[in-house]
This record gives sequence, structure tokens and C-alpha cells, in this order.
Amino acid sequence: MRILILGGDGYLGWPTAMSFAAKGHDVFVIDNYLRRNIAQQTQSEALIPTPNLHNRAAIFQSISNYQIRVEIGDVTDFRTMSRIFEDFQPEAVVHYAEQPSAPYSMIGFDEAKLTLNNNLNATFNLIMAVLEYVPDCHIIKLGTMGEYGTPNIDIEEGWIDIEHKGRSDKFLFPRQAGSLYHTTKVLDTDLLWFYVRTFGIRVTDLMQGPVYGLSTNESVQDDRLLPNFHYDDIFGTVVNRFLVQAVAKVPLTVYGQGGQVRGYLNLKDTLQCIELAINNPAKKGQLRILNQFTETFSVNELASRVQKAGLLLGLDVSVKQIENPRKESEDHYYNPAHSGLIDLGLEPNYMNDAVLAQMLEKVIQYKEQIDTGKIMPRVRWK
Ligand code: USQ
Repeated sequence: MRILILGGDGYLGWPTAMSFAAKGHDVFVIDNYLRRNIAQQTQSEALIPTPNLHNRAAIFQSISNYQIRVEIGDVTDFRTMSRIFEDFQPEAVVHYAEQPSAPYSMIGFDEAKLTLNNNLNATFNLIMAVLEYVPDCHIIKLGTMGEYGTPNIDIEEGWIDIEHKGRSDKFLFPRQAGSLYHTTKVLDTDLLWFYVRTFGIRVTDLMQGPVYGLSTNESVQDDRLLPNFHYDDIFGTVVNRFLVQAVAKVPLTVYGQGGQVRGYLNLKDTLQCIELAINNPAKKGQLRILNQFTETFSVNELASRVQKAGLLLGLDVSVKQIENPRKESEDHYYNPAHSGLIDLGLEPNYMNDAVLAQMLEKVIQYKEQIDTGKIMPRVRWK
């Protein structure tokens, strides 16, 4: 298939590109280096320096013989998006081209505006390009479990049947996000839903939980192919942060009481989920929503697991509850459905001691590069 990946330089975009190319697909990636630039501006560089996208693609090709076409460009510019669609005629598009950090979106006016403009414009341009050039193309959009927030009822996969005054109908599940970034994802979903029901495009919106992990099948061949692994407070997700903190002998930074529960998944499972979505496309006029995570943990549970896995490697890991920089519930009900991807064939790589220990070993290799100044939270939800 001709697969276009928007945001192909990212933590998920790059491994996705390699994984599809390695399966023989014709892969085109575009990225404007927004994350790389923000990381530099905010002193949030990844643990392992990654070559630029052209160089990564060249390294991958020299090792595997698979080609990934690369363009450095901005999909919020419709002329750029339009030209790529006209030339490449994608059959599927994976849309990762968003400012992905909740803390960044909460720094102040400029960062909030950038997040809103970038994320909404990228999604809008994508929809317009699909309508104009390839109306049959399947859009796979990365949403987030954070769209739902933490309601006091079970979370469904995207849709809920509501009975009201003797009548019933189906609606998008109520969403109440906890950051401006997460709110842009809610707005993306609404935008997609409007164009699905009005113009009949086909969309899969994947509500993904925090992802963890360092390597994938393709990156084991050469560390220069690793995804950009962040442990800072801006781009680092909680598990990856805890792994680096464990190695750096910094007490694990549990925010507040640590009762926050989220749905987590291994980076390798993200790749499986995207592939399952592509191989089983949404129908025309369907907004298919799938909750993309494999297991739920509280932050306290995660900390204990990393502590236990650390022991296996002789690491003495301590845990410290610190003031929560975010505004979020620290003790709440959480029971989201997630059978859709399993029904499509997802075989989860669960987080066990061996998986955590393997990731810790990789981090230990890069121990000298850890900058402990990047660990404590700098952004408050105020
Ligand atoms: N947390 C800590 N200590 C830390 C870092 C985080 O206790 O050092 C807590 C947070 O307060 C939160 C939970 O861990 O309750 C998850 O935080 P996170 O930073 O791993 O994830 P989040 O900011 O929600 O965002 C990440 C990705 C985002 C994705 C989202 C999925 O950056 O792109 O959409 O995970 S979800 O969390 O389900 O919304």
C-alpha cells in the first residue's frame, strides 16, 4: 500500500515508518521538526541523539534495503499537504503530526496557541486533501485516552447509547480533557466526525494511552534507528521517565498521591495497532474509535513495578511523592473498554519484570548522557 505518515520524525512516527517499509509498503513521511525544535527551545532533548530524518532513512536503507521517502515540510501549509497528496496518492494516512505534549501546551499563551493552531490545522488540511485527491483514503488518526478524562462511569470505545425522556440515540462518548493539548484532540475528533457524517470519509480515531519503550524490531539493528526517547518533563511519558530516574538514582517523581490511573501500552503494540487498523480499514462514512492500550496502572503501581525491576539489576530505586504540577484527579474510578483492537488480533506485550529490566538495561548504556536537570516538572497548570 501507499502509506503516508504525517509526523514521521516522532517517537511513534519513525518506528511506524520503518515497520511498514519493512513489510514492503511504499512509505512516505513528512515532518517539520516541530518537536525537535521545541525540545531544543525548552532544553528537553532526548536521551539518545537521533540523526535527522533524511539520515535515519539512509541508515535504514543501507541496513535493510527498504526505502522510506522523506520530506521536511509543514502540513499546516495546505499547499505542501496538497502537493504530497496529488503526487503520492496515499491509500492510507497515519496522522501523528501534532504537538504531543500536555505540559508544553500549558506553559502560556504562545505555547497554547501553537498547539491549537498546529493540531487543528494539520487535521483540517488532512481532511481537505483527502476530500480533494483521494476520497477513499483511510485516515488513521492518533487521538488520546485523555480525551475522555476520568469520568465516574465506565468509558466506552468512542460511542455511547443515551436514553433521554423515553427516546434513545448514539453519541460520541462525553469528553472532558485535562490539558489544552488533550482538548485539541477532542476538537480533532469533532472535526473528523463532521466530515465523516457529512462527506463520507473513512476514519479510525485511536484513543491511545501513554506509550513506553525504546526499541522495535527494526531499531535493534542499529541504535541510530532508535526512536527519540524523552525523559524530560515536557516530552517524557511517565514510564520512560521512571526508567531514567531509576538509572540516575533520582527518586521516582510520583505526582501528588499517585492514584492517577491510565491505560498504558508498549511501543511495539502501538505498531501492531496501527497495522491492524490499516489492514482492517474503517468503512466509508464511518468514524471508528478504538481505545488503544493494553493494561491500566496507577502511577504508584508503576513506581513499584520499576522499583522491583530495578532490584533485578541491582538498582536501589526510591520513590517520592511530589506536589502535582497538574490539575487532575489523584483518586478516581477508571474502567475503559478496550476490546476493539484485541478483536482485530492485537497480541499485547504486557509490562512485566523482564520487559522493564530490558528497557532499564538499554537506558544504562546511555547513563552518562542523563541530565538530571531535565527531570523535575517545570510547568504548572495555573
Ligand atoms: N505523572 C507522574 N509523574 C511523572 C510524570 C507523569 O506522576 O513524572 C503522571 C501524570 O500526572 C499523569 C500520568 O502520570 O497522571 C500520565 O502522564 P504522562 O506524562 O505519561 O502522560 P500525558 O501527559 O497524559 O500524555 C501522554 C502523551 C500524550 C498522550 C497521552 C495519553 O504525552 O501525547 O496523548 O500520554 S493519555 O495519558 O491517556 O491521555
